[in-house]
Amino acid sequence: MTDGDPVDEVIEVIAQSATEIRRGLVGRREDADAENPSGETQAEADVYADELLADRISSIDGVRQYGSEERQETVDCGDDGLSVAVDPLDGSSNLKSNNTMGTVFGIYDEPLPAPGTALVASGWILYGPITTMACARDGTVRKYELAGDERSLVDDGITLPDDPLVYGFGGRVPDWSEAFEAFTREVESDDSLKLRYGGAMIGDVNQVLTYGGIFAYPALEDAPRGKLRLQFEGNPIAYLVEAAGGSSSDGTQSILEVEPDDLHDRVPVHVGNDELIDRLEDALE
Ligand code: AHM
Ligand code: MG
Repeated sequence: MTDGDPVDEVIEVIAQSATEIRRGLVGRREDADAENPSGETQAEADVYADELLADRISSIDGVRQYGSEERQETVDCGDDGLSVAVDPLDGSSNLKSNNTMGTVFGIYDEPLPAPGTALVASGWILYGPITTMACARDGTVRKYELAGDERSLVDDGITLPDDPLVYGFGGRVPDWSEAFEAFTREVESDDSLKLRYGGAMIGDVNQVLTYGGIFAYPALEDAPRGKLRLQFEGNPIAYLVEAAGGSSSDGTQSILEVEPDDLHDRVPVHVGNDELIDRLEDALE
């Protein structure tokens, strides 16, 4: 039941769509012969998930805009109210090898592009061995298991474990800055931490939420804003990790403080336990 609250309704619609998105992956693993606005080749499943979510979300009362990593412009949904930004299939290059992927969403109370401070809720679906949803709202993070139309709460009030265990950093090592590489060597030499990297941000960040640690897709030599997109990826995961008691950083400040210029802006992403993000910011100074 959503009691007519549009934020709850958006979350419910995304949860219900996840089963269909997952089912729709079969037979849609090939490239779609098109590029998204970031210049990346789309998979057929990217297009399918985007169209399904655009259709469902834009018909919710109280939604003003739908924006997606997979489309250039936002969709005007005809109402005042919320703006919903999604990465319909995060990590879709994992389709080929049949590895983990996700769906990411941010619900903003301002028109897109909006800063992370305008988020009222965010979350992700993880298509792992089972389908789960992590959702942050009003400072609380909850985890659900999804099966068909059923959403079962399995964890309420999730916080990052105090003792971090995992780290995973994206991008090619030769493309990292010297400062980021030096930070990585320090992390690698800490024998309480181990490497976990799967090439889908949601899979990797979900491990950080579960075990504690740090995930990063940093600035690269030829891409000073990194790879991940602020509206659809950086802000939603930063909001959730911060609600779980962790920190986020673009290298100098919380990702939620970054002012967007464009819907498809990129941002260097670092999220995890406070202590590791503090050390990272010191290292990048
Ligand atoms: P996508 O949303 O188009 O799939 O791209 C984002 C993904 C992230 O999930 C992941 O962290 C990163 O791209 C991996 O990039 P790369 O393949 O360059 O290592
Ligand atoms: Mg993505």
